[in-house]
Amino acid sequence: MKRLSLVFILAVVLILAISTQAFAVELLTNGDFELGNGVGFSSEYTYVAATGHSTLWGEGTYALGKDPYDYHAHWVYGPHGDHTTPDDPAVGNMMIVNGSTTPNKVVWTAPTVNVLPGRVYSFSFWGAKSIGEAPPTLDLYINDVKVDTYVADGAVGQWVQYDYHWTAGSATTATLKLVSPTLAASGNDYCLDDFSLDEYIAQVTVDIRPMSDPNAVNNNGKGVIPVAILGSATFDVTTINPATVALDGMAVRFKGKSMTAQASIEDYNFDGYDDLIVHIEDVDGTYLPGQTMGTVTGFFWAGGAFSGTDTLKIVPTN
Ligand SMILES: [Ca+2]
Ligand SMILES: [Ca+2]
Ligand SMILES: [Ca+2]
Ligand SMILES: [Ca+2]
Repeated sequence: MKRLSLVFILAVVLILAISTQAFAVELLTNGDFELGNGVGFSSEYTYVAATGHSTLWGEGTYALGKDPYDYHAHWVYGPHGDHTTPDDPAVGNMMIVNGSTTPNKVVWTAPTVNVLPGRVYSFSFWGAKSIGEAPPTLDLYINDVKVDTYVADGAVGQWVQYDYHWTAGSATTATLKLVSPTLAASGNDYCLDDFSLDEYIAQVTVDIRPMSDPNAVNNNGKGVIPVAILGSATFDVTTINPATVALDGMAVRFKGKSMTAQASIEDYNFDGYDDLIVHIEDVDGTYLPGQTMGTVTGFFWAGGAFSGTDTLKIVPTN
C-alpha cells in the first residue's frame, strides 16, 4: 500500500515535471497579422481592405496595413512600419484602428484556447496611438471577466508593450477579448501588433550541488543530487511546493510515513536570504555523457511554474 502510494506520488510529480518542459508554446495564431484578416482573430469593428487617405475615416473601422497614414490623412506615424518588421517596407501588417463610438464593441478577440488549470499565462501585445487626441484604453476580458486595462500612454507612433499574467485557476479554456471604453470620435485612433499568449514560466536561480563547482553528477541511479533554489530580496522560496521540484524529470526524494519531500529552507550561501534545498532522486541514464546543462522545474503553491538552469559535469561511472 505504501509502495503503491509512493509510485503514485512519483508518477504525478514526474508528469508535472515533464509537462513543464514544454513551455513557451504560442497559443495564438497570426498574432503578427502577416496571415491577413480573419485568421486567428476576429473583430466587431468593420474591416476595410482599401487604402486611401480617408478609407478609415469612419469610427469603428479597422484595416491591416503597414502605415496608418495610408488610411487616414491625419494619422502621422513616422518613418517606420508595423512592430514585427518595422524596417522592411515589403512586409509587415498591423491592425490599424479607428476607435468605435459605440460601447462594448469587441476590437479584437481570438478563438478560445485550451489552458491547464492552475497554470499562469502571459498575454501580451504592442500598441501605438496614431494621433495625440483621446488616447485609447482597452479593457482585457478573459472568459467574460474584466481583468485589466491597457492605456496607450506612449508618444504618437511609439510602440508600447502590454503584458498581463493570468492565473487559470480551475479554468480549462480561455477566451480573450479587448473592448475599448474610450468612445471619442476625434482621436482614439491606434495600432495593435504582435499578440501573444503562452504559459508564463518564472525564471529562478538554481545551484546544482550547492557550494560545489563543477557540479559533478555521476547519474548512476544511486543516491541523491542536492539542488538549491536561491531566494532573494524579491523572491521568497517558501512560495515553492518542494514536492513538485524536479531536475530534468528526476523527482524529489520522499521520506517517512507521510511521504514528505526531502527538502529544507536555509540560507546556505549566507547572503541573508533563505534558499530551498531539495534532494533529487538520481535516475540512471537521465543524462548523456558530455551533457553540460541541467534544468530545474517545479510549481508554486499558488499555481504557476518556474524553471532555472545550471551547469553540469557528468562523471563517467565505468
Ligand atoms: Ca505585424
Ligand atoms: Ca477616431
Ligand atoms: Ca554548484
Ligand atoms: Ca541564500
